[in-house]
Amino acid sequence: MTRSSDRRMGAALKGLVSATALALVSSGPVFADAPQAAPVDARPPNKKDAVPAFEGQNRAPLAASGVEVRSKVIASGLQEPWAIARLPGAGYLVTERTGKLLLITAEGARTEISGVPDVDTRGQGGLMDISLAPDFSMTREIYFTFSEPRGQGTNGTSLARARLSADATRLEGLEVVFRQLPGWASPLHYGSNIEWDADGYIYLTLGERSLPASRVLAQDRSTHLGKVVRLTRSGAAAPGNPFLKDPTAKPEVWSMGHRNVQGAAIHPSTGKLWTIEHGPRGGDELNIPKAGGNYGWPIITYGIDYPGGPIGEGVTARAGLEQPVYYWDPVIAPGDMTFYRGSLFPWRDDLLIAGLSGSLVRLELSGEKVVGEERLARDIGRIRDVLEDQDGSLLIVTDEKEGVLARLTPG
Ligand SMILES: [Ca+2]
Ligand SMILES: [Ca+2]
Repeated sequence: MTRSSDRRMGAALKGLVSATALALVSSGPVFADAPQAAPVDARPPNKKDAVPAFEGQNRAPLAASGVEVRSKVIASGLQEPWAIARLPGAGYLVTERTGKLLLITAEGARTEISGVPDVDTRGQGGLMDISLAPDFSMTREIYFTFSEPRGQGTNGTSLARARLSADATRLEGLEVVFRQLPGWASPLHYGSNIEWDADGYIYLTLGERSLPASRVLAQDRSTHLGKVVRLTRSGAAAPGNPFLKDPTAKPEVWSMGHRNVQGAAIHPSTGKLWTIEHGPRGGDELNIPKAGGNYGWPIITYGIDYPGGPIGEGVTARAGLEQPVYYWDPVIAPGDMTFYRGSLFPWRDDLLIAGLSGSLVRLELSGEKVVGEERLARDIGRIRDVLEDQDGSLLIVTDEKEGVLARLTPG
């Protein structure tokens, strides 16, 4: 989605919701032992014929935690901030989609860090995720993603690393370590989450570039489109990847059949990768991608196409294709997410998701099932990233032309 189509779609959705409300269409199947509590979002789904694959796969009951969330702006006037990383003892690194990397102190003083490469800022592209290497305190290495111009109007998501200078004012030794292939002439669906596993390998999430001809390549493992890849820190295929011996596959591929995965987190107990991806109209998905798993896009989805028709054959399940752990319709438009580990909020081990549709989404989990959902911080804007600070407070950025870095605490 482009940002303007995002807004147009919002208006279209409002019309759809009121029309459907008049028709009193009930939503989803009724399970005999379905939870009695009302779901957090009672609006009708866009995909009216969708049947969840198992109980609790969508519309979890509202889990009201009774916590009032207070937000305090640390820095305002940011240009479409995308991601936050904590820089121990110094503040926060914040990327702006428009191409700047900033160091912002807890008091809000900001410095621009020089040495960021050129980024293609058309549509959804630009400077995106940022992450410190696990050994940053020794190496000062940071990793970041950006939409890299690839010539003749094409571009693609690339992963770069650099050392942050001792005075934190510039990037040194910049090196692009991985390029999503093929490049595409599209301004959309870059994916772009960097996540480190316990062995020091990198999971990088990559979008399918949205256009009809690129979308189908999410099912083609000889490309990096619509994939999660797993890399060494030099950008090579990581040992243990599922397709290392398959000559028809890119060796970096970990899982496939994804649409636009902008968020991911490592589960604190199991060490497994969890991802969250944008669906079309309906069909945002939470997945736990396993090695070699095919997550179905664009063959199966719980969403519909933006103009209103089905995606492909309009089916939500097929043998050999993995089901999401949970899905949303209507969507939350997920940015990044984190498992909460602190004690300032009473949400330990809950999953907190940045919602571009204007809320912080909290999921209560039982193992790998979602058992409750809450929408918080609904007055802040399009939340793009959420990060837990050392004291258990939360840091968020809002993806707006005049976005903010803000701290959330219990009221
Ligand atoms: Ca993440
Ligand atoms: Ca899927």
